[in-house]
Amino acid sequence: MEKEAVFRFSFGPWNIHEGADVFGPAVRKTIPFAEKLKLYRKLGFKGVQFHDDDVVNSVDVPHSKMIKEANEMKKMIDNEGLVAEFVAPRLWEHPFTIDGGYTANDPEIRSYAIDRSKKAIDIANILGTKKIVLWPAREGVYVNESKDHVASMERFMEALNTMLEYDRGIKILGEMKPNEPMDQAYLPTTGHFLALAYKTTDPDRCGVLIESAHAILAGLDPAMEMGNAIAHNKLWSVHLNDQNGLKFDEDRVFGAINLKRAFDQVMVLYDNNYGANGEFIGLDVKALRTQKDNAAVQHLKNSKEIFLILLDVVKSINRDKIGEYRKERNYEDLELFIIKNIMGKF
Ligand code: XLS
Ligand code: MG
Repeated sequence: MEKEAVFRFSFGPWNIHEGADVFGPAVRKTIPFAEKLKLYRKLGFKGVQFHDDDVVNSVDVPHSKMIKEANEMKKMIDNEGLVAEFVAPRLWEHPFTIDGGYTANDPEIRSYAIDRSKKAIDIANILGTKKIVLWPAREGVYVNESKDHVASMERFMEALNTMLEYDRGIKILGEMKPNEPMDQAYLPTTGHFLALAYKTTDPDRCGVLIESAHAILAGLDPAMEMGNAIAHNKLWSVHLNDQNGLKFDEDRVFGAINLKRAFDQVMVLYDNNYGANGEFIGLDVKALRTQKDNAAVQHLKNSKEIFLILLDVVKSINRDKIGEYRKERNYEDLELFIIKNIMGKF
């Protein structure tokens, strides 16, 4: 009997945006949050990914106010029939975290970062998710000598341990990226994060979210990175997208740049029954700045469509044939076979 993977899709409210970039202002109208929420179901998405301050206006307010707002958000997503996939502390925008949070040189900043992470955990509990995503955007350096690298690793681990201890039900998912906004990031890849995770007080509750573009920026193959995490039972979310070479994080439509690389990701996910424990197919894609108001969500729709078309190819491709090519060590023809299948010419 054919193995059936049931894929559920998710994205974050930041994936529908106004098109501002570092060289120019917004070019599209703001879609109010409540309207964004309505688009989820319409586009066939079930999961909402949140930053702490996507859920509440600010986390720097009295705790009771924050909790009240989080409860209101929970009602809003319930009303739309949606679920929260994860909550991530947005530690890279606050004036305190200009030089990072967990690895900042200033101990007061480090405790702000840890307190804020605890608040993200409180919010996650209200939204009904156990998953805390950490994209440590500013944990790193512009100038190598600006931080003590060994101390930074210890501080990072201390932050993880504090969160794990604060709530014994949560799971931490590291979303690693090698650079941008920092010149050099601490823990630039999944492997780096996992090595640190195994040294925490509860490695079983540490895993990863792998973003295709982040792996590519590190010169790595996203499907192989996913395979590595799956082998450790630690692939708990993905941010599928695409990336055209080594430049800024482009968050392009999944498969738009390299279809074979996208196929390989779908194959490793499907073949290993990703999703069986409720993991989502997250799409971290950004609309091109050229898109007009009425076409501001095509990138999400199109990424999902490409994923599903590739899934059909993955399901129907002749596995015996792949086995034969492997046995014969005829990898040139294996490659042609895969490409022809993707092109529908077999
Ligand atoms: C960066 C991410 C980031 C996380 C959550 O690539 O999309 O926003 O997913 O903090
Ligand atoms: Mg991402």
